[in-house]
Parts: sequence; structure tokens; C-alpha cells
Amino acid sequence: MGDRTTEKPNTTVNIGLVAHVDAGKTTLAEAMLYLSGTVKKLGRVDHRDSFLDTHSLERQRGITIFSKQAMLDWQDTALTLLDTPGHVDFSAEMERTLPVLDCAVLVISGKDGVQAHTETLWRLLKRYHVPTFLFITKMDLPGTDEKALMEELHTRLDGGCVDFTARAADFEEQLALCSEAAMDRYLQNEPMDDVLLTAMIAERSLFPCFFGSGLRLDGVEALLDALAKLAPRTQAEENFGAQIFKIARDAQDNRLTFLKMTGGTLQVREMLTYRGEDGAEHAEKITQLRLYSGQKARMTESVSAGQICAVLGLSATWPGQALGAAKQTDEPILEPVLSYRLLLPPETDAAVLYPKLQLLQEEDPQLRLRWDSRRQAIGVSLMGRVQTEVFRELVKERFDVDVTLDKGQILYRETIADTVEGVGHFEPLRHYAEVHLLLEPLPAGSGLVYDTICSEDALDRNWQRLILSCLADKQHCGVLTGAPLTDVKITLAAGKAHLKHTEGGDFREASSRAVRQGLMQAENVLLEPWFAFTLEVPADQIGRAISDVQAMHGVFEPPEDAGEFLRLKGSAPVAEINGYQTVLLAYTHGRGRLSLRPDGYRPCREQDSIVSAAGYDPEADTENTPDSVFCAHGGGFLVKWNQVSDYMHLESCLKPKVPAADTTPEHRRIQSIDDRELEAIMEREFGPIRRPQYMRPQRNVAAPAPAAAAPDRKETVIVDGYNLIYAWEPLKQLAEEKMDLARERLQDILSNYSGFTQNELVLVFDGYRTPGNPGSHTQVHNIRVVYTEEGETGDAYIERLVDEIGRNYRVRVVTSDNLIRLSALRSGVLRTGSQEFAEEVEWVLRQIDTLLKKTNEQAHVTKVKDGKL
Ligand SMILES: Nc1nc2c(ncn2[C@@H]2O[C@H](COP(=O)(O)OP(=O)(O)OP(=O)(O)O)[C@@H](O)[C@H]2O)c(=O)[nH]1
Ligand SMILES: [Mg+2]
Repeated sequence: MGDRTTEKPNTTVNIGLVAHVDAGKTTLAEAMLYLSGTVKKLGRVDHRDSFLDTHSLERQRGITIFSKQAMLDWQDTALTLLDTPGHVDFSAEMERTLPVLDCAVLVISGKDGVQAHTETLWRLLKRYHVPTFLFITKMDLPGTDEKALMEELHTRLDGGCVDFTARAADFEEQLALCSEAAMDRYLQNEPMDDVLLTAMIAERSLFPCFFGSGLRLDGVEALLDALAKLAPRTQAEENFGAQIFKIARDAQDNRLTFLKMTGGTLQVREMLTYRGEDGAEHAEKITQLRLYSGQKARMTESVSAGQICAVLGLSATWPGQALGAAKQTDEPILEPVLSYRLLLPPETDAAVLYPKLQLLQEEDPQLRLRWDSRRQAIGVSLMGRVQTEVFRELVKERFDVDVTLDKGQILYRETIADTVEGVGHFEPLRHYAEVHLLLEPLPAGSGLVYDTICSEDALDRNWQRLILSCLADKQHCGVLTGAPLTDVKITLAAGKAHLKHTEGGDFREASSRAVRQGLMQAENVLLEPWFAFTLEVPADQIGRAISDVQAMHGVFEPPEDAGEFLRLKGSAPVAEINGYQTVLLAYTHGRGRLSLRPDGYRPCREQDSIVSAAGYDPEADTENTPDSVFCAHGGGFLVKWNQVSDYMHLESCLKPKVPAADTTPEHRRIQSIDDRELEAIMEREFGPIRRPQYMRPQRNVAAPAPAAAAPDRKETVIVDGYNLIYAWEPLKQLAEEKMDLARERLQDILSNYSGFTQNELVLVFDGYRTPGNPGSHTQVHNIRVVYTEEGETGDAYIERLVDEIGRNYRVRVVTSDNLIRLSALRSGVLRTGSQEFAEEVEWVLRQIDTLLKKTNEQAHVTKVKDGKL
């Protein structure tokens, strides 16, 4: 039982409650508040009287939409709870709280176990390094199994999840397995004290798990005890620093800036100087500091490191902003992928409504409101159906306008597939700057990364800093459709300033032009958003579901059993699967279920048609021009981007790569990997190489070479197994009956193919989502067959292999998956679509047939001759 002392608690911990929708977060918060004596009566989400779901829209819908806080004391610790929304549509709101947490409680419903969204959350908690406790709630419901749940946590989340409720006989042993320090203690028979456990939790090697029920107040005290005792605290810095995570307004329309103090103190009436959202310096007086708990707020005169509060008096702050010494946090990665146009009632003027809506955008920057001056229309980005509805209701509530939305458009992005050098020069009279940038493709999901390799002798450090900050400040867009640029590394390679004439703005101009000039030369790739889906349909409708997903150009795994339903998991382009809900409900008579979550961006199939429909002309985009300005005879003149290299003052930095004798060892490894090394890599991956003699083709049979062949080198063909099966009609049919047979048949066919063409062949099957699958690498006849282990996608495996051997060997990747094709393209290896390859193999099989027939005939002729002799 908690000790409800009235003395002032001496430490504060900020704890976020995160989970998928309806897992029981708000109910758990209610239980914690009740048990700590903070609320006298236990409220309930279902009775619309919970302490934290206070907004009318939340009460109506029974879900949390806005993150909120509550304060309670437990033993000698002050806990600030941050309850977050679990619905995917409000993920950005949840993600914004992660950087200010000392630790999180990941709530899992014992009834549903780990959901797809739970895994997304797990990845986010890792990204933001948030120490995490787990509370498995709803254990009061029948059919919940503690042991099975523990196993699921181990396989799907992390081996460091340890059950603190049951405290099994091997509890200490389980802890020992989580970290080296714990293992040392264990082996030396020393006790594992709280200090050690807290350190392990802080470094995310231990995740304490508690079972119970928020609704029945079961197991909640044990969780509170553990949080008070073991949760890592904020390491207070001496200098003032604060992280802003939320902007909101109170009932009197006061603007509230929610922040967490990371260091120093903040006082009422203090002046705060900061750079605002508008880019300008602001010096504003803090008029109030409020400590919120539910709807109630308590005023305070000052706050110090570790505390979360709402500040009044600041007008230009934004969520994610760092003040003082605090570290800037990254942009949320969960972002809307659809953009809508607002349709307004005739009496409403869009130009009048737009500035008002910007108040909503302050609170949720991911709305990305846009003003389309040509059409006098407003655009807004939203995650999905529920957020769309909530947005309409909010606009009604706040501004009394009934808006509707059009059917929405996909938000594309752009990237590049090759490395280029971009040059920008800006030299109107009495100005001067030249910038050379290297633009390189990065793996999907990396975003934009900036770096410099420019020597400080050539360009002063301050100029370099300025260029990098100009680059980071600007919203770069692609040259195909003007969509945001992503997954590119931009490196400052060289630059030149003039002793007298260079001003800061010149480098801003030159660097922006350099990016655009580089993009104009690059191989540009349009990226479209994908959704990961889980589709559940009655067993007799799985055929329809599969063929629909194929028609959407989606990818999926073999269906799984889910009671009387079959479950299909996979991913598909948003453009195709958005709206599928309606189709599904129609053909399953309301029984089918579909859940979607963002699954990153991939190269777009319809690049050409979308680019031409967008009608974007990068050379006419004056705010993002690729052209440069040079100076001659005392006047500036414009030089088109494709002629800049004739005028530029510095040499090109992107030299053709020549294999030199004196390169670094790393370089040499890449340049000179030989047959033996390749064999070694292959042996490491697949074990000893055994190639049965009988599979070897006769030397005098010329192998066909559908792809241009270098005569001196064998080709290694890497085949994406499932992709080929689904692209090849007879195999596809077989797969629908029995996947095992289809895989075996494919192995046989490919070993014939490989035997005939003498190509090395690696057949890769994706085992990413098969729980507990350890993966396998085997030699089947003359080919190598890989099942990737759980957690490694086929794509990732192929990418890795291509990376290792692709530079020096003739490697060809067979897949229709654009993502792998893109990475193949980036490593400069050949790639063939699955369909195309199927045709090639069919051709080879026919050759083998003919050859066999001929050999038989010849044997026959010889025999006859022999007979005659
Ligand atoms: N049987 C049982 N039901 C629970 C328990 N905890 C929550 N519930 C019910 O589950 C539903 C969702 O609970 P909430 O607390 O609103 O869940 P949440 O995680 O806050 O949901 P969002 O904020 O919308 O993501 C409600 O109907 C609760 O009554 C529990 O321990 N046992
Ligand atoms: Mg909730």
C-alpha cells in the first residue's frame, strides 16, 4: 500500500501513458489518481466522467484525442502523468510528448496482446530513448493468459521484458540476462539493488512488466510503487533549458505553451528571449506559470528542472521547439499522407477563415495548412477518417463554420537515385558566394541529412556553419512535382567567399541554387506513401481479398488463421488501399475488418503519369531556381543551371572514381574483392559449397544471356522468392492451394535454370513476420535458399547482400518490389522485374528441353550406327 504522506515530495517524474487505441490508458490513469487519493471518486471513460478525457469530443467518442496531464504524489515522489491518444490518427499528438518523458508506461490490453500499432510505438520509444515500463491491463477479462503474453512481449518487443508481478523463481536470472552489469552481480552472488535496476531501465536494457486491471484497480499499486522507486529522473542541467511539446488554449482563449524544464529555473514576470516560429526574435514576459492536473490548474511562481508546466505570455512558440540549452527534437515521424481541400459554405470567405484556422495549426503543426491563392482555397493534411471528422467538429466548435472536405489527395515525396554535385553561384554586383554540394541517396526513412567535408582553410568555419544552417532551415522540394525532398544526404564539398563582398544572404542564395542545380542533374524518384494493413475476412472470402490486394499492387504474407476468419497482413500504396474499407464491408456483408497504419514511402509505380499530371516546371519555380547569377563587366547575369559548370569558379568536387593503389584499406576491400573473398562471403552465408556434378551443363552449350553479359565473369542472380511466385501464373495458382509446393517447385525450376546458365543463384524468402522463425541458409541442389529470420525483411537481406557483393560482381536482382529495385539501382547492379525473369526462365527451360531431345536423338543415332557396325 502506498504511503500517502502529506510532506512535500522531493522528486518529480514525468510519465507518459502510451498504447494503441482503447487499450486502457485513461482508465489506468484514473486508477492511479484514485489510489493516490488525488481524486475521491473513481470516474469512468464509459460513464463520460473520467478525470482526463475532458473535451466534449472525447466524451462523445469515448477516446482520447488530446494529450493531457495529471499530477499525483506516491510515497515521496511527485508523478506527472501524461495521458496520450492511442488512435493512429492522433499519433503525432502522442509522438510530440515522447521527448519530454522521463519514462513511459506502455499499456497493453491483455485481451488483444501486442498489436501492429504497439510495435510502431515500441520503435518510437526506442527512437526517443524513453525508458519503458509495461502494464498489461484488462487481465480481469476471461481468456487472458499471462504466460503467453509474456512470450509475445519477448518475441515481438524485446527480450528485456521481465515480469515483476509474478517474481518467478528465476527472477534474478532473468534480470542477469538483460545486461552485463547485472550478470556480473549475479555471478558474484551480489544483490541487484534498485540503483542497478534504475540504471538498466534508463539504458533500456530492462523493461519491467506488470499485470493487472486498471478498471478493477488490480496491480496498479505495484506499478506505482515501482515507478516511485525505479523510474529514472531528469538529469537537471544548470543552465536554463526547456522543451516545448504542446500549444493549447484555455477556456478564456489564453495561449498556453506546455514545456518541460530541462535545466535552470523559470519565474513569473521573467523576460524570455527566443526565436519564434516566424523566424523573428521575440522578447516576451512570462505572465503566469500553471501546473495542470486534469481540468484544474494551480499557479506557481517558479518552476525548475524536471517539471512540466504551462506558460502564459508567449506568442510565437511551437511544439518541438527547444529553449535555452535544451536539445532540439526531431520532427515527428508519424505524418499525415493525405491532403484535403476545404469546401466551405457559400457565406464563408476562405481568406477570412484561413488566419483563424492557423490557431489550430499552432496546436497541431502536422495539419500543414496551405493557402492556394490561385483557387482561393485552403488545404489541410490529415491522417485518416477519425481525424477528419474531429477536425470538422473542432472548426465548428471554435469558429462556428460547417466545413466539408474533398476526397483527398496523396502527399508525395521525392528523392534521388544517384550521387550528383550541385553548384550554386550568386554574384550580383558587390555580392559573392559559390557553393558546391554533394547530393547522395540515403535509405528509405532517413530524411534529409547535412554534413560538410569542406576544409576550413578553403572556407571559414563561420561561413560553413551559415551554409549548413541555411540548408537545414529551408524546405527543400523535388524537381519532379515540387513535393518535399527526403532521404538525401547533402554534403558541403566546397565553397568560396569574397573578402569584401560576401554577405550572409549570398550563401543562402548560392546554397539553395546548388541543391536545385544538383537535383536537375540527378535521377529523380517520386515516392508515394504506403499503409501497412491487417485484413480479416471470413475464410471463404480470402481469395477475393488476395486478388484485391494484388490488384492494388500490394505485398502480403501467407494468410494466418484467426478463428473463423483468415488474417492477411501486408502493405499497399495509400492511393490504392485508401477507401478499401467500403469495398470490404460490401463483399463481406459487414464482417470484414481492416486496420491501416503508415508504413513509410516507396517509389511510385505511376511516376511518369503523376509527374506529367502535376505539370510542375522546376525552371519556372522562381522561389526554388536552379540557375545561378555570375558577374561580368560590372553587372550580374543569369546562367542556366545546365551551363553553370562552364562558369563556376571552383573545380568540380565529384571526380570520377579511379581505383588507385594508395587508397585506404576499406577502399581496397571494395575495389579488389576477389573470387576467394566472394566464395568466403557465400560460405559464411550459406555454409560449404557443394555443387553436384550432374547439374553442371556441358561446356559446349552456349548459355543464353538475356541480360548483357560480361564474358569473363559469372553472374549472381538474387531472386525475391515470394515476389516471383506471385508474378508467375502457374506458381501463383499453386501458391493459393499450397505455398510449400509452390516454393519447392520454384527451387527446382531455378536450380535447372542455374545449372544451364551457370549463374550463381540465391533465392530469398521473407520470414520477417513469422514469429520465432530463426531463419535459414541452405544449399538446395546447386542454388542457395535463404529464409530471412524474424525481424529481417527479405528486402533488407537482399540490400545487404547486394551491398556486399554488388560492387564487384555482376549481380542481378529479380523483383518487382520497387524498393529493392531502387536500392539495386543505387548500388549500380542490374535488376529485372519478376515477370520478365519468369519469361527468361521459361525460355531457358525450353532450351533445356530441346537440348535433351537432341542429346537423346544423337544417342539414338550413335546407337544405330553402332548397331550397323
Ligand atoms: N474489463 C476491463 N475493461 C477495461 C479495463 N481498462 C479499460 N477498460 C475498458 O476499455 C475501454 C477503453 O478504455 P480507455 O481507458 O478509454 O482506453 P484508452 O487507452 O485511454 O483509449 P484511447 O485514449 O482512446 O486510446 C473502456 O471501455 C474501458 O472501460 C480493464 O482493466 N478491464
Ligand atoms: Mg484514453
